[in-house]
Amino acid sequence: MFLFPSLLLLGVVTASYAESIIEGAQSACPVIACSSPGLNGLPGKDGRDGTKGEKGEPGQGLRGLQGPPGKVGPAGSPGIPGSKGEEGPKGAVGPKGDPGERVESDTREIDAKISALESELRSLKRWMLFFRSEQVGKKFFVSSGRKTNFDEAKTLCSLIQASVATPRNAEENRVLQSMTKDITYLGITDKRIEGQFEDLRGMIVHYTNWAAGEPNNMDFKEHCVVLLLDGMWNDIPCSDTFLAVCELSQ
Ligand SMILES: [Ca+2]
Ligand SMILES: [Ca+2]
Repeated sequence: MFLFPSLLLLGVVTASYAESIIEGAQSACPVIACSSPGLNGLPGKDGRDGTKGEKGEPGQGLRGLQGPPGKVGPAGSPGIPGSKGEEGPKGAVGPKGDPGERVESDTREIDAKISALESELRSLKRWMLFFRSEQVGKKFFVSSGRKTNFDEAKTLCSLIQASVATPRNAEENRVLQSMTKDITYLGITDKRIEGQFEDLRGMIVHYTNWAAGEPNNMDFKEHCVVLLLDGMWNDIPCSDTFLAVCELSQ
């Protein structure tokens, strides 16, 4: 009997307290906020494209291969000619050109060369006539083997700018004698003054090698001189024929 009134009182108090809490709550917060949360809905549609951004920096990856060349573009219209440039530097010397036409000066030069060659050839042919030669000191005796009178001997030697052999000492006389096998004309005469023997330059000769009894100027006609086979000298007529030997000095 005693417990029942206590429980009844507790029930009344609890009910009163609950009602006061509900009323406080209804006056302090909205109805939705205070309700339980709902489930997430489906994603919405894509939005519109945004504005184009600025060009970014070049990437750092490997550079791709160069593509094939493009098609040739249309020809452009001719431009306006530019002004003439400055003269360039002088070029290198080119190869030798073809020979030009002969001018008069060249002709004269060639003719002169031909003339010189012909003269040299004539000299060589003359030299070939003198197949025998001997050297003594700075002098050469050369022989053609031809026999002539005295004037012809002088002419023959002049062809090679030489003179008729004229020994100036015993050595030269010996060499000349050794190379000749015939009586030989010497370049000595007394044509100008009888008895005064001179060389072909008009100089009195100091070396002589007269044979015994010579010069005798036989018949007053002997004005030239020959070298005998024994190396001795004799005066003879200049018209007689003997071996012509010439001499050349270095
Ligand atoms: Ca004489
Ligand atoms: Ca004589």
